[in-house]
Amino acid sequence: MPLAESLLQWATISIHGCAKMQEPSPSTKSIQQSSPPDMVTGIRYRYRSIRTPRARAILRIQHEAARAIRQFLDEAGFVELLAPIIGPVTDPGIRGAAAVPIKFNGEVFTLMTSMILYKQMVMATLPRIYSFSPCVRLEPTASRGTGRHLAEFYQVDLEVARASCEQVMDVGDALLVQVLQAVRKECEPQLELLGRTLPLFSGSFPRVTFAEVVEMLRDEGIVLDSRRELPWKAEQILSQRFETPFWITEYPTGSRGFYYLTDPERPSLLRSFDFILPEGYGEIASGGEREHTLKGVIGKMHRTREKPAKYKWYIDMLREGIPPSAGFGIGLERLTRYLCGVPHIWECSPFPKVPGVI
Ligand code: ASN
Repeated sequence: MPLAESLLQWATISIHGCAKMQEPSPSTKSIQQSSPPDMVTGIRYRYRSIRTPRARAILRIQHEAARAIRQFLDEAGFVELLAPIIGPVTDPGIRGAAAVPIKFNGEVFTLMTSMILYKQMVMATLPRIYSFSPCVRLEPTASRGTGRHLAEFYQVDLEVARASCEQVMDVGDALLVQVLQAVRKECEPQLELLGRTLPLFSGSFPRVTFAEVVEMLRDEGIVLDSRRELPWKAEQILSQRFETPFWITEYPTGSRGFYYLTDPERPSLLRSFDFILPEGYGEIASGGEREHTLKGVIGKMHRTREKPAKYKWYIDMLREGIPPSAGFGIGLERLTRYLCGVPHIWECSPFPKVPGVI
């Protein structure tokens, strides 16, 4: 059997001999654009799929994005904090996914679904923080095909004491612009290999209210319950419609976790937002101003059927008082997927766990 036919996909070969130097002819291109591997095989044989130039390019771009994020936030006076991995409680506002309980010191602890409650804790000591925080969410297996869901992922989580939604959205605008510039500049060969042309943006991105979004979708024949989160299908349609990233602001009260502040002037609205990427890539970040008073949190917990007794340390902390704050968390693998222009997010994690893929 000829050698080439006996090779497995992603095999490594070593060639021994003496190389003769030759000028490359202008018609030979040194790299060829790669096409996405099959997800199930790529995950099952990750130790092979990770060796490809394509995987290497994606991981290199991810590194550059992480480096640019750190540089931006450090220069803006943020302090990087080591994120918690387990805790007695975690974020309950995770849209139908389940948290993973673990036993610790005879108690039931949980893996972090997001570090939001812990970011609030730190506000009294460091007023501008960020973390590359690991999150584990057991998403329903139906999310396997969305291209956007991993069961284990990282968020770039940031929080600013006494800030407003508008101020942290300004941070998000400038951060994304800087990441795009850095990746375009430093990762040209990788982008070429992936066949990705990254747009160049400057300034700030549009901010539309949830009510305006409901109207836009109604024009497309999609009728939404204006008191609930956006279903991801609707979000995808919006994402395909916009040519730049954009923010959705003013989510309805009752649609999200108890830690978002109700607008003091308009009690039917939350001071909460999402950041949505164009081209159908969908949401990369959610955040907002925080409910930080004991009364406000207890009221919302009752409405969302959370038991205050479960959140003992958090309730004790609120009783003693914390500063108001605002912040958000960017999904790092989702950002990588957009930067690389790849169809499914599994390729953006070195060790991917996709709901429904064994
Ligand atoms: N990290 C988000 C925030 O800061 C919360 C989340 O991911 N659910 O609001």
